Amino acid sequence: RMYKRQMICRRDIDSLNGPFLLMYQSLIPPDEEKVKQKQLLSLLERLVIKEWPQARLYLYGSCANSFGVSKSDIDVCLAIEEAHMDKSKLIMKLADILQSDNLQNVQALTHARVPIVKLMDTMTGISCDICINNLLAVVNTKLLWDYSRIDARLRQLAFIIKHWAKSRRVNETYHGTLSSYAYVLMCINFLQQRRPAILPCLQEMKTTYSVTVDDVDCAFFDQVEMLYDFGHRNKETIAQLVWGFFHYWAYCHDYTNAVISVRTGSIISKREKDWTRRIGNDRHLICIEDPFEMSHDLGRVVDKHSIKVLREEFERAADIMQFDPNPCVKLFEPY
Ligand code: 3AT
Ligand code: MG
Repeated sequence: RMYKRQMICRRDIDSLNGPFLLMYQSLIPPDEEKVKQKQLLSLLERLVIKEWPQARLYLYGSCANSFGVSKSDIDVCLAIEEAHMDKSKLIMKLADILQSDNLQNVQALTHARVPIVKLMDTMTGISCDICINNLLAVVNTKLLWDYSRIDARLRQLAFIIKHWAKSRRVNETYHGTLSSYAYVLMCINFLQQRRPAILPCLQEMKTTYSVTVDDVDCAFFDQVEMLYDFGHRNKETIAQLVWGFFHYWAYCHDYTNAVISVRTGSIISKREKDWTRRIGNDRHLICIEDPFEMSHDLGRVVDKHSIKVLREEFERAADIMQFDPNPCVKLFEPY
């Protein structure tokens, strides 16, 4: 009965695999970019450690979770125990420490939601944001990285979805649409839901990695080398998955009741999270649970207006994947 109601994927869908894979490959950053990022990180480390020998720097976000496209800025987290200093003071001090001939436009943004130091490296041209003690982001970066190593189709799907979201301007949290991090979680959960599953749920498996950060216990299975053939029984191709992803978000997702949960590898109900009504600015119009901060809905930036924009874009994409003769062009047409 389900099949009758659901649209069936077009017959020639697999002719789109070649173009999608080419697009994916063109988005991957070249190795020399990774080398430059490492160089910048060592320069920052040298400057920071002179002043704070105990401090550590971590890369996080798309430069470390494997979902970064070419020419992305890099995100760095400074881990430091300076309990007596408040964050804006630390940020100003950090900006001071980083004044160096090799770094340009070093700015302390103390009033941002997450206070950061922004700068550009003159040698490599790479821009960088440095935040302080945001270790949950470092841990969720590792979770995403570990998922990306299990099945190549995750990275392919996420690159294509992120590229679509940027082209269509639905990757702008300040305009009420979703972050890159949210899109990657949607991709992971989508692949956890395929039958047979393409990805497992690492947080429901035996714990091989665990840390406690800001009173949040983060535990999961991280020996993913043992899972390299996990998804092999599922033969879906990248074109089928892109079609399926948009079809799901356009026509199948239950926006009224459902929450996407990578933590449990399933779809859970708003009722069990008490996300059924608006509290303050959290409207819960599209719900994506953070894998570690369980009370955190990554869809909370979405409002009455932007939910419409988002759903219309999902429908547009699903219809293009279904009917358009040249989806690889039409899908990414600038908004
Ligand atoms: P881009 O390629 O830069 O678009 P990204 O993966 O770097 O993608 P963001 O810049 O949105 O993603 O975020 C940087 C990292 O910060 C990703 C994730 O580790 C963390 N992060 C972002 N948003 C949240 C959030 N709302 N809750 C927890 N962690 C987050
Ligand atoms: Mg980023």
